[in-house]
Amino acid sequence: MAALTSIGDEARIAIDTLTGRAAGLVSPSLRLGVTGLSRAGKTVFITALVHNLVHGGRLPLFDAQKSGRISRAYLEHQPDDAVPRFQYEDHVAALVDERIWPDSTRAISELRLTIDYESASGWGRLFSRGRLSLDVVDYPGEWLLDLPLLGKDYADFSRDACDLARLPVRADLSAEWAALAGAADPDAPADEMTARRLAESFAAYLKACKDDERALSTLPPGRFLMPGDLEGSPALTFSPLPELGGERAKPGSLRAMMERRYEAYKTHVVKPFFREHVARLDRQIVLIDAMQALNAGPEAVADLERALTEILACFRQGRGNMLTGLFSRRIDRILIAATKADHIHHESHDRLQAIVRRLADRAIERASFSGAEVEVLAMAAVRATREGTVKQGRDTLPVIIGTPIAGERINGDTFDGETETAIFPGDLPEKAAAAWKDSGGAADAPIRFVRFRPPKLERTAAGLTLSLPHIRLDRALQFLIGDQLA
Ligand SMILES: Nc1nc2c(ncn2[C@@H]2O[C@H](COP(=O)(O)OP(=O)(O)OP(=O)(O)O)[C@@H](O)[C@H]2O)c(=O)[nH]1
Ligand SMILES: [Mg+2]
Repeated sequence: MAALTSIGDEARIAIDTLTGRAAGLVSPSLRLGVTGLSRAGKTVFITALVHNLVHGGRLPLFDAQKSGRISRAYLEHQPDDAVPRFQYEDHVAALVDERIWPDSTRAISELRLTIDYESASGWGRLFSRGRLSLDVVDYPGEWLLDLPLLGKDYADFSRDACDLARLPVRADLSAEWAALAGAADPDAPADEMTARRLAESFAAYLKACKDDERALSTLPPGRFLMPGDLEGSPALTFSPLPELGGERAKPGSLRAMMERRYEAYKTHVVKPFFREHVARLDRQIVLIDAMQALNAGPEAVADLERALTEILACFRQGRGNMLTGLFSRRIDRILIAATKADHIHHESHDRLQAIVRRLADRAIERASFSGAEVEVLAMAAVRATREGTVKQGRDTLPVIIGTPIAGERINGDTFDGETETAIFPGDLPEKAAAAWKDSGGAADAPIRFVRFRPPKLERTAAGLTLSLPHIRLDRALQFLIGDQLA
C-alpha cells in the first residue's frame, strides 16, 4: 500500500500515529477494524461482541473472561469526534427487545469499549494498569475495494472497468451504460448533463451487479453505491470511458472533466479514508457471508474469493517504506470469519470452516499476502437457533430449531414469524465440500437456508436478561484481543 501513497501522506499517517501513541500512554488503546461486504454481518458482530463483554457473557474460550480477570467492560466516548458513533443501544434494542435484525448501516461508525482487567502474571500486574480501550471501527468493505484506485490513473481505471463490464456475467447488466459511453465523444466539449447521465447509468449498472441473484461482488468506485453526504458532488459525477487513446486529454473536453473528477474522488474520498481509518488499525476482522455464496452457486463463490483477494491485497504491507515501517501502526492479526454458522448443525461447522479456509488460502496466495497472522473461523455472532433431533422412522436426524422470519418459506409452507420450527439443514455443506473438490471451486446444487429471527433471550430468576448466545465468538475475541489482556 505504501507505494500508492505519497510521502506527504506517509508523514501525516506517522504524525497521527505518534499523537495516538502519546495518547495511548494515558490509556492503551487498540483499534479493531470490522469490515465485510454489505450484509456480511458487521453490525450484528459488533453488537454481540460488546453485549457479551459488557454483560459478562459465556465466553469459555476467551481467556481473560474465563479466568475471571475482567472486572468491568463499559462504553466510553470515542476518540474521533468526526466519525459517527456506532449506535449500539439501538441495535441491542432491535435484537433483544424486538427480536428483529438491526437496519443496514452503510457507512463508517465507531465505538469505544474500555475493559478493566487484571493481568494474568504477577509481573504484569505490577506494571500494567490493566485497562484497555478497544476502538471498534465498522466500515464497508466496498470502500476498502477503492484503495487499488490510488495506483491507477483515469485511463487505467477506464480500461479495467470496461474490461470487466464486457465479461459475460456482466455484459447484460452493463449494456445500457456501455451503449451510452460508447456513443460519448471524449474529445467533445465538457458537458454537465452528459457527465451526469453517464455517471447515473454507470451507478445503475454497479447497483444491478450488487442486486443480481448471482451475488456479483462490488466494483469500484465504492461510493457510487453508498454516496453518503457526497451524493451529487462532482467527485461522484464521472464514469469510465471506452477506447481512450494514449494521448493526453484535450483541455475543456469531456475526458478532461472526467479525469479531473476521478482524481478528485481519489484525493477527497479514497485517500482520507485510507489515511484516517485503515492506516490506523491494529487488528482486523473480515466478515464473509459464505453461506449466501454457497447458496447462490459457483459463480458467487468465485466472486467472493475474488473480493476476498482484493480485500487482503489492501492490507498487504508496503514495500519497505521507512516512514510506515517505523511509525505507522500496522495490522498484525487478521481474522477471516464466516458468520451465520447457526444456519447449520454443529457437525457441519468444521466443514464450513474448511471451505472458508480453502477460499482464504487461495486469496492469500493470489494477493501474495504476508506480514500479518491470518486466522479463519466459522462462527455466528448471534445464534438464532438451537439444536435438537427428530425421529424419522428408525433414523434420528439432527435438526436446528428456531423461529423463521415471517414470510420465509420451505416446501410451500410460509412462516408467520412467531412459530418455532425444527428444520433439517441437511448434509449440504458436506456435499458442497465434495463438489468444491471436484469442480475446483464450489457446489453446483444450490443450498437453501431459512432466515431466522434473533433468539429469545432467557432471563435469570432475578429477571436479568442473559447475554446474546453465539457460536465461537469467544474464539474470535481470543484471537483478536486476547494477547492484549494477558
Ligand atoms: N442467523 C444469523 N444471522 C445473522 C448473523 N449475523 C448477521 N445475520 C443476518 O445478516 C443480516 C445482515 O447483518 P448486518 O450485521 O446488518 O450486516 P452488515 O454487514 O452490518 O450490513 P450493512 O450494514 O448493510 O453493510 C442480518 O440482518 C441477519 O439477517 C448471525 O450471527 N446469525
Ligand atoms: Mg451494518
